[in-house]
Amino acid sequence: MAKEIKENDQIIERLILVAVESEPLSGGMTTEACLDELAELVETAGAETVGKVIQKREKVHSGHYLGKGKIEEVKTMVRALDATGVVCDDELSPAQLKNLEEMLETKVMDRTMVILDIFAGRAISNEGKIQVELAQLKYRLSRLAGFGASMSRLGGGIGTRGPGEKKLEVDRRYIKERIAELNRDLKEIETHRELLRGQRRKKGTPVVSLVGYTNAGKSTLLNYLSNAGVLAEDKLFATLDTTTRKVELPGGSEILLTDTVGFIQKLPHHLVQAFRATLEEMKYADVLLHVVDASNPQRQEQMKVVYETLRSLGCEQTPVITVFNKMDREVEMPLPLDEKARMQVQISAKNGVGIEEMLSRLETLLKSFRRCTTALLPYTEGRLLGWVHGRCEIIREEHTAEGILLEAYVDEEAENRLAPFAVQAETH
Ligand SMILES: Nc1nc2c(ncn2[C@@H]2O[C@H](COP(=O)(O)OP(=O)(O)OP(=O)(O)O)[C@@H](O)[C@H]2O)c(=O)[nH]1
Ligand SMILES: [Mg+2]
Repeated sequence: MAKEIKENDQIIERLILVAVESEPLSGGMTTEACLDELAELVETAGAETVGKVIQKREKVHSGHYLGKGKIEEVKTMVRALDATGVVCDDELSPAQLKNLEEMLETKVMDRTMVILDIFAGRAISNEGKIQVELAQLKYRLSRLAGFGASMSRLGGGIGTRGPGEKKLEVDRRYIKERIAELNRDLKEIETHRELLRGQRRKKGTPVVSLVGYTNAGKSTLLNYLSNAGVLAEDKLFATLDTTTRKVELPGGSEILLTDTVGFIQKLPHHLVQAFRATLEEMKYADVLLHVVDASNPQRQEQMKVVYETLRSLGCEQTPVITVFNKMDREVEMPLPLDEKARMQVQISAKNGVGIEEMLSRLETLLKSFRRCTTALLPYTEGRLLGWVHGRCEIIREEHTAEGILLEAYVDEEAENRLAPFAVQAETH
């Protein structure tokens, strides 16, 4: 096309980021690291960071987040730097948001709005879009109280994307109706997903999930292993949808490898709720590959956030292999010892170093979970034989005078059904 398409008519937002640092730090990331991460989020959302302010305070001001003096300072900064808005690192209450906007005389956002905005811009699948809209509407509904009748936030940019176009006409009832509708759609998708899960289970192929902090390299690893063509880029939350690919392990067995949304500290509550179905996929994994960006100075804090998120999803029992990725970069040694993991490996998803070994060790671990059974099935048990074929991996099958001698990897149900015919395995 000859016509030049302007990327966007909107002016790029110039934002000042603010955070409150209260002592003692809660053991996680430093406030500076949090603000750096917020700056990355802002950039991913298409805006620019023009200033950062940290206020040391015993706790966040319940009425207007920052103290009065600091607000004056930020207000002066807004004018001096020609900023178009302010972003707070914590989720603000409706009252805090309203008061701050009035006192600063500029648009105020919080971390949640930025993350929701990124998600809105990135959701591709039907399910992803529904989940994001649901999270945004619930967030908006919870804020409606503070704004009375008017919910409009004029101008473009962060906080206005996604279903936001309709926001001017939006009222509480509409939001509630829409939420109910979206919930119904999601239910339908979940039923379908459950069906697929059942089919997968039947085949007995182990499911391995990639988990990890956003930008750790999960999609890059999946692409390396399967040419999946999943979007991998140096942006936070590059992936929102779940992709599953079949991957062959060095010994010839197969797994289903799943890549999904990454974690981040202070992941908005509404988003976790909306994405619960996607995230819960991890619950059905036999093993989690926890991908860590070993070159990131905050790697240990990021690992902690991942474990906390896994716990909140009820996945703390699933065996974990910790995969220290990006080892081709400059990496501070020694690597942290991850006591929760079954093993830890070092790889580079970019150049492939260490991946073969990671797969062999994964294969060994998966094999150790499976039990092997030998059974002698009479020729009259044709139906059971067919069922075992559909469900289990057969290692040996011999037609003998007494029946079919079968050696197979079994799960609990298969083991139970084969129990009446079990025989001692011959030792070769
Ligand atoms: N140097 C180097 N860069 C890597 C490696 N693995 C991934 N990257 C880069 O890290 C960035 C993030 O990679 P992704 O694969 O998108 O990360 P992700 O974990 O899927 O991120 P989200 O989808 O946002 O959760 C990309 O720019 C990759 O090229 C690696 O082994 N070495
Ligand atoms: Mg990804």
